[in-house]
Amino acid sequence: MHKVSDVKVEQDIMRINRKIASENRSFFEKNGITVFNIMGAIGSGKTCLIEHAIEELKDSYSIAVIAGDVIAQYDSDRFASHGVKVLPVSTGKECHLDAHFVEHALEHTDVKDIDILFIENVGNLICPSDFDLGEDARVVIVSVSEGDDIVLKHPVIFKLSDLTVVNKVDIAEHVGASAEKMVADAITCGCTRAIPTSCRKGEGLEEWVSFIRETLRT
Ligand SMILES: Nc1nc2c(ncn2[C@@H]2O[C@H](COP(=O)(O)OP(=O)(O)OP(=O)(O)O)[C@@H](O)[C@H]2O)c(=O)[nH]1
Ligand SMILES: [Mg+2]
Repeated sequence: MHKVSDVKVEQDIMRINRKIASENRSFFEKNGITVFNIMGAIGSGKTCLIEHAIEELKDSYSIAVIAGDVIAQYDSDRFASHGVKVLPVSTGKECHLDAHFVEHALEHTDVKDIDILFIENVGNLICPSDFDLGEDARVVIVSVSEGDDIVLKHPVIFKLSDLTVVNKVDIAEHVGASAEKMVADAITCGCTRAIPTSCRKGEGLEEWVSFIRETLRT
């Protein structure tokens, strides 16, 4: 059972997060940076989809990535291999990024030339959605291997996202999941756009990159 003092601490945390997120948003606007908060299930393909977007966009735009994970080194190395600026954020015991992590990651970074910032959040479908980071768009990624009832079991994160990506459709048959159902469920939950993809086989990736292009400030 929650004590009154616990509730107060939680309210304070959320209030402070909103304030820093709003400062982050002003900072991004001022510097012309479009920011994507990439949330989603653990192992669903977040890094893979960001890597694909980097390859498609890096000749036209300057890209940076905040790689948030319990131990950030592994995904950071993958992003760095694409020649983009990478800011690793190891969250330790925290299951999500918050606005302060993002502010801190950018503190000593020259952001002058950055057009696009991808923030890979920690893999889970619960707490990341509570924390505004100052992003322009929220994306939630799930894969068919989580089971095709995963969307309806976590409606909030889908409701609060601008795009749902249902990844790994290449193995849907093998795991007995319906990607079509997952896409439809995301819309039912209140997400305005949902697409099926296979990052491995290249399916649906044009629409993924189109979403990014449509969201850009310029
Ligand atoms: N079959 C299949 N495998 C995929 C696909 N996309 C990613 N994978 C594989 O799924 C695994 C996890 O992919 P990542 O991109 O690391 O997933 P992630 O969401 O970043 O994982 P975490 O950061 O650990 O939460 C890797 O082995 C990928 O090769 C896909 O479309 N189909
Ligand atoms: Mg990853």
